[in-house]
Amino acid sequence: MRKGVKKATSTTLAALLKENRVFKPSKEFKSQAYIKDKSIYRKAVKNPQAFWEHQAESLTWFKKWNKILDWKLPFAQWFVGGKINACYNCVDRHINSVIRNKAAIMWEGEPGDNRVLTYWDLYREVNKLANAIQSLGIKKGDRVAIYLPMIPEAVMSMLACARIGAVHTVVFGGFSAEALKDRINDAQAKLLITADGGYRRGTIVQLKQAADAAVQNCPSIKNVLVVQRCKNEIKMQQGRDHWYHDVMKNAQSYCEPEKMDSEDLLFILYTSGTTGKPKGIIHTTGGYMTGVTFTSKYVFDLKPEDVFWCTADVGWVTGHSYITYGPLANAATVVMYEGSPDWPERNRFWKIIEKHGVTIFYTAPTAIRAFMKWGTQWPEGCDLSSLRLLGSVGEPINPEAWVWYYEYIGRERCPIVDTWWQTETGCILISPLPGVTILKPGSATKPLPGIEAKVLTEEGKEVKVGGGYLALTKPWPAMLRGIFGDPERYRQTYWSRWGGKYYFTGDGAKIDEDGYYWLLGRVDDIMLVAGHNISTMEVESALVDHSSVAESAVVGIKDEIKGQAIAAFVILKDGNTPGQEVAEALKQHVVNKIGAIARPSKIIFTSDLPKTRSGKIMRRLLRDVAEGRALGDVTTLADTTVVENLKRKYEEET
Ligand code: 6R9
Repeated sequence: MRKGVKKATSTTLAALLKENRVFKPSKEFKSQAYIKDKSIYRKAVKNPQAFWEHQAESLTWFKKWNKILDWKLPFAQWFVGGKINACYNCVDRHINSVIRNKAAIMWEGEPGDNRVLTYWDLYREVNKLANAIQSLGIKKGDRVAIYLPMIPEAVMSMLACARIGAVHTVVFGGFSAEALKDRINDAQAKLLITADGGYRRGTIVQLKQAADAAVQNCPSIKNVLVVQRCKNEIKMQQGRDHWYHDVMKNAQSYCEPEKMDSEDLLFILYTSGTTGKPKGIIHTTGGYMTGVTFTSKYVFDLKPEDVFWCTADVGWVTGHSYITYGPLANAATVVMYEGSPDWPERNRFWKIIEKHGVTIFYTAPTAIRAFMKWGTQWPEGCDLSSLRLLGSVGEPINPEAWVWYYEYIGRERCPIVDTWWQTETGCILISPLPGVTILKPGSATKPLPGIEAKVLTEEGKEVKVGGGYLALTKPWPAMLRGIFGDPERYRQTYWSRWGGKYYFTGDGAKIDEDGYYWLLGRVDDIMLVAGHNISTMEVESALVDHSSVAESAVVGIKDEIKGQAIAAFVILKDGNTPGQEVAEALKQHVVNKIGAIARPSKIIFTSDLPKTRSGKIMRRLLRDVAEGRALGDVTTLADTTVVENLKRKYEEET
């Protein structure tokens, strides 16, 4: 046990899982880090507004604000009266120095094609595109839908919108025509930017075809701009559809960036959460840019010489904040990859790291668990020595996956930042600062400087050590400003607990004696077994800790005696065969790790789990399967056949 960290107590998840390893920043890392001591936390606590004001000053403003924060709960305005442009901050301000010739985006297509755009290239392209979009009738405040594969044009489209003050709404390219239609109609977008197709696992995703089907039922769309990516055959509708390369040919090379109010809308991003109708989360300009610029620099210790790779799709908030706005505002070099991690082989990510000399790698636990399942031979065959920092986002990372990531990807050299945040929070809120924070595998550690979080009981009492609901108790610059067109739903969803005083994250969390936060997933996923609260995440972690398990998803099912019993869906690692014997061993393993109370009553072996397109397990659907109900809304699933097969199999077996 290292100095300064008390041994985890029985109240922590770590102890429940017998996970009490801690990892201190190495001397080498610390000596070069931006933040080497904890004084930044003290400064921020002393005067949070002054702290955020100082962070805002790292951006370029056309006019300074006259008030830092105007807080009329639950509506916040940050840097009131300030004038700023997000595109200007990501591009223009870098082109009067040597950065002009630095790579902004190093892009790799799935088939193996490459493009490198310097900051100057990006500047030129974005200016032209902004003019092109304007020539299609788009003005400040208009909404533009972006439905593209992971190609540089996706980032350029976002920036071009921001440049002229148009509000973008990026729709993940894996979404169906139906999902695209709903989002366009909710946002009342006038322009859609799409592509003929995109590559995924060696085949062409027919984006234009889906876009055509969607737009048929979107009366607000006047024009469709089409990037030629795959040269697959598509239909172009005269008068409505325009080739991207055609409009760019005639576009002027400079477009004056719009002087946006700090509180003018930057984007709408739809989040389904795990239930219900998608919500259009709205983010404004000054506060959002402050949050993402600050966190990109300090959470990732992002230096000018780094090569930063966030593997998320730009269709998710992670792609917005940590591919586009945060890194580019910091003049970073980002890697962008179009395709799948297992194409043409299961080492594609490691090959990309090797090829581009990636120094910072940011991915999701669902990906890490897939890598574990595929085996260590894939990363072992590649030179990963350029890496110096790893990140995780999207779900709680189970300690087993954390340690695997640390050993096999970071080669025991790289700190891991487990970053907790949401579409709604805009930027990372709970995370280590890699030069100072002692890491505990499975914990996102502590709120960042300037952020105040608490674990509360149902009644709003603060939990000092133990479990409860994660709440955010002070406004922060990058927070959502509402739900597009529905202020009442905003209040209801996030501000109706605890007398409307605090922001309700929807996540359960435990806090340990060192003040470390252990995220437990969505509160809807917490089970009540014979009067005990058990999070699905705890049981999943215990299962994945078993050497034969690659991934698992746990749900509570109705039980006459216990209220709820535990059903575990389990994917075994390659080379293991499902059967009664393994099932018994797994049940016993959970008992050993957590206790008899958490013993799963059912183990269901499967080869796949129903996930959202951003990789989050949809336990709601697994509950439907396990309780024999008709499946609920499946429109946000990555692959609907997975859950249908599972349901069939489940019904055959039980
Ligand atoms: C950024 C993003 C938000 C939800 C969030 C929580 C889960 C994200 C996490 C994490 C534990 C982490 N989540 N990061 N849970 N540890 N490091 O994922 O946004 O798609 O809106 O999802 O994801 O449950 O509430 P979004």
